Amino acid sequence: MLKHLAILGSTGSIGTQTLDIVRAYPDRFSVYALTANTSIDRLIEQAREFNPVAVCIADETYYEPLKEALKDTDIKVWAGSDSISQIVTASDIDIVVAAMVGFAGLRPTIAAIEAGKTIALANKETLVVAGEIIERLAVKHHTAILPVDSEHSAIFQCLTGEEPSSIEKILLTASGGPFRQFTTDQLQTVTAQQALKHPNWQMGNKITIDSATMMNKGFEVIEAKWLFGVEYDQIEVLVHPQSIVHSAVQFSDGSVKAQLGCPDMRLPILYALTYPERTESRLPRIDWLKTNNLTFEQADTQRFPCLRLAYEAIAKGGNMTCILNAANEVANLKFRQGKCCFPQIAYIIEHTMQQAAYEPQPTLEHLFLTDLQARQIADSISL
Ligand code: MN3
Repeated sequence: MLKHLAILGSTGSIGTQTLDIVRAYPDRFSVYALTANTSIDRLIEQAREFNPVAVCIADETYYEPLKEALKDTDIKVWAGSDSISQIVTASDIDIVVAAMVGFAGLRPTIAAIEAGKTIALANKETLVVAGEIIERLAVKHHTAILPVDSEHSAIFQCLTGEEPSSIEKILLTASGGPFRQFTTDQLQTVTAQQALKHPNWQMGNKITIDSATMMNKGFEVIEAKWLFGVEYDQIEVLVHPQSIVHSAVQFSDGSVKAQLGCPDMRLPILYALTYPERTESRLPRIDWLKTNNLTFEQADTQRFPCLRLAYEAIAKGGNMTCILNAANEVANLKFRQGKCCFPQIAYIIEHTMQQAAYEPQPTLEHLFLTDLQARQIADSISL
């Protein structure tokens, strides 16, 4: 049966790798909609190759050029972020791949859940900001949220056939990022350029910096709590520089199940898109005889305080993870623009968490306000 996909954030790293899968399985998937933020040239190229029913560019200033470039096709052209939330509700769509970056992913993901679409979730910020609300909505609308991130896909695969009550601990693995072995002194002077050389994974710029600070891992702890219904203190981060063990679950009898594979995002994407089936693929295989040195170490929250801040935010609950995310988006961008140094990323986030108004039981509207307020605070913290 052909599955119709809406790919939100199709020009980004997960989006283009999702299209690699679509290209490899033309009899299984067809593209209904593609959306991008500002990358118009790539979006045009993708639209011409995959011939979707609709395309949407979030930045409305690109509407005319996009329409002009596709005028000889019958592809419907839309613009603006509200349009993305509208497109995902189209009745022909089976799966919405939520792969856009940042808080902007929240509204369209909610629209897709309310329309009863299966969600292949790659946008982390959705569950970080509004995990409790999203999980409640997913139950209400009988929507499956399938993880695309490699760690959560691994945990999801380990939990197949298991009772949730038998989970003792989730072992969330982390590569440790490009600065794993840097001293506190060395971390003072690292640049965005250095951070963007990730050892194992090719990713977008924002998430690569999050990976260097380990905020990415903190976000994944928060996501795992909501996706798998465990307490945050049941989730342990294990630094595993080889990125072969993608995560593991320890059960109440002491048994541990892990999922392993080559570091290639197309594998978890394929699993989410074809779940509950396993599909033949030609993706790279582990060479076991060259894989003889898998190591594990404790995560260092002294050098990487963002991980500690994420645990503090989820322990506090309410809108605190929304504050964490907003401050991180601001600090991450400042670092990429050379406006703050690496340790100041955590400094900005910690001070924003102290200053922003705390709300224990936020509604969605609260969260949108919190996001705005926390961004303003983060932006105004003097360095
Ligand atoms: Mn990950």
